[in-house]
Amino acid sequence: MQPYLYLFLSFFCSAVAREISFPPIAGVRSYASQLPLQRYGAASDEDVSLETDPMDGLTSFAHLPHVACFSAAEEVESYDIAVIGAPFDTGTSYRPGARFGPHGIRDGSRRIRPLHSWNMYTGYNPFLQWAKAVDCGDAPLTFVDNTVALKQLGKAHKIISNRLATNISASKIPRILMLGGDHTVTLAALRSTIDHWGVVNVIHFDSHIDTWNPHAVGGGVSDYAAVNHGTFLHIAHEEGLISNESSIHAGIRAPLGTRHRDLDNDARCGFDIIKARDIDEIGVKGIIKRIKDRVGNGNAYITVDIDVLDPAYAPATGTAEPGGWSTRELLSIIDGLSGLKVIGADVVEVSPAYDNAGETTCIAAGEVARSLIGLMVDVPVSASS
Ligand SMILES: *[C@@H]1O[C@H](CO)[C@@H](O)[C@H](O)[C@H]1NC(C)=O
Ligand SMILES: *[C@@H]1O[C@H](CO)[C@@H](O)[C@H](O)[C@H]1NC(C)=O
Ligand SMILES: [Mn+2]
Repeated sequence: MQPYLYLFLSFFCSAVAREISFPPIAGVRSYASQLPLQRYGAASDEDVSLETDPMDGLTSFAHLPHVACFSAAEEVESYDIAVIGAPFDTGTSYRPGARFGPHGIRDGSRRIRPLHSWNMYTGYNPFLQWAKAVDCGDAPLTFVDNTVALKQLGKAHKIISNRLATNISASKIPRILMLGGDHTVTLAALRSTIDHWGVVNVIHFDSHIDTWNPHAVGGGVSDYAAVNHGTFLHIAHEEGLISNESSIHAGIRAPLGTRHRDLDNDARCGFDIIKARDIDEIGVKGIIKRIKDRVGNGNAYITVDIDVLDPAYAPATGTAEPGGWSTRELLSIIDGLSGLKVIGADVVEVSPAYDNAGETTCIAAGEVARSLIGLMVDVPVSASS
């Protein structure tokens, strides 16, 4: 890097660091003390610094500080937004591997640095608003019993959201951004959000509707098998966790069984459908408008199955469907949802074993997660408001 650029960056970052007095981003070190290296010469120890670089440290999401949020300890460092991993993939119908999704997304997020996250489309840095974000690590989930694993995950969610947030004048309840895991994990999240936020409007980005009849998907072999990544939204509806009138799917394109069986049931579960090819007719703006019109002012939970992207942009997923959106389109749509009250979110179905050497899927998923944090801080909302 040219010395003058280095100087400029150091100056710029120290200026930002001075302006922001709260919240502290613990563990994220500022660049303020960096000095330009002596030109051509070996630098002395005082001149070099061990500040944040994309490759350093232990890998948390976006280098956020790790907090043991769901430890048994009564008091842990407070936070407003908690990232949590859900290493679970025994609810999948096709290729497994999403249990390594949290690990993959964190790896894909290594170039995300909170102090360098000013978004040129939204005009703000999601990490330097009112909320303090941390990474809680992964929930310990058993790999031998799905229903027990979902209970473990639900318990972790509840412990995390029951702690008092940092900036209580914005919101007393911390919000959770979950990294999946196959899509079944969203059920555990919704079983927890209802406690603090009531019935939520689900904005579901996916190529599949995921409201399939629990006793049809997988052949209805047992009640145990009925809980899986193609049925969790049906179950969430039956359990009264989600709005039956203002939820919406976006990016749908996977073939259905029959129109009657699948679409009628889907509408009964409360969903409107934006199909993948609708973007060719109404564009990104039209998609944003349809989602906003549907969801309105209510509390929204956004769940992003990475297979909403075309397999060209996200090959590393369990049930890829050709003909999806590009990464740019998806990011434009998500950033365009500013103004909605987003109280929780997840990115799921990232299955790193199928990624390419360029980590295309994991990098995209990390970026989607950063945009979701942007929506969470865009509108502070109090619980049960
Ligand atoms: C807390 O959040 C509110 C927004 O609701 C913001 O105006 C305020 O600056 C935040 N407090 C701190 C100390 O950042
Ligand atoms: C949603 O649920 C309420 C209460 O159970 C019911 O009155 C209403 O008809 C339902 N709406 C739809 C679209 O099914
Ligand atoms: Mn899907």
